[in-house]
Amino acid sequence: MAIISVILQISLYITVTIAQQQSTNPSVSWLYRPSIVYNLDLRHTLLPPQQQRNQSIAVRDDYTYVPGIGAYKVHTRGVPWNEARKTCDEEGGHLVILNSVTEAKKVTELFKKAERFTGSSWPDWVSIGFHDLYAEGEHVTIHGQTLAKAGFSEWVAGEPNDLGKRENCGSLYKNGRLNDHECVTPLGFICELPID
Ligand SMILES: [Ca+2]
Ligand SMILES: [Ca+2]
Repeated sequence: MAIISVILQISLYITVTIAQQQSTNPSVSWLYRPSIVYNLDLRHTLLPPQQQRNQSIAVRDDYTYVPGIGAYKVHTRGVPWNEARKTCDEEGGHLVILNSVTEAKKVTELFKKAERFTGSSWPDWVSIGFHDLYAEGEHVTIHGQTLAKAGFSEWVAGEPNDLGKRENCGSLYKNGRLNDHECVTPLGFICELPID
């Protein structure tokens, strides 16, 4: 019986020693973190679709990045609003949507710096991402929000005037305010790439 008792005590000692090592040895404790590592790896795929798409956009040297706000490109070749819209889409972005006074100021600064507008009927104006093509007088962004909800709705004095009952596309004047213009009028335009 004495021998059995000694064997049991040795077994107990070994068990306790292994348990202590598992709780204090970092290399052993890693074995108990696989679920955490797994979740970190999944973090990207758990983001909303819009943010996943943004992560795949590489930095482009033809766009100006404004940290925390967006990335912008002023196109100086005048084209009708719908052609401008499609060009921005082909670049992975959209006609710029102004979501704040700050963004409107930054975009206007970039507009003013741009030179040599060609083929534009009015170089002091550029097409941006809003219209009232769905319902006259209901100006919405190309993503469907009212301008007030989007965050910027400061118009040039006397605008929108729907001149000739034909002005249904959105533009930005060099003073940083909005206008409605005829969609077929060739204007320069500004594209935006959303950034995180
Ligand atoms: Ca209109
Ligand atoms: Ca107008």
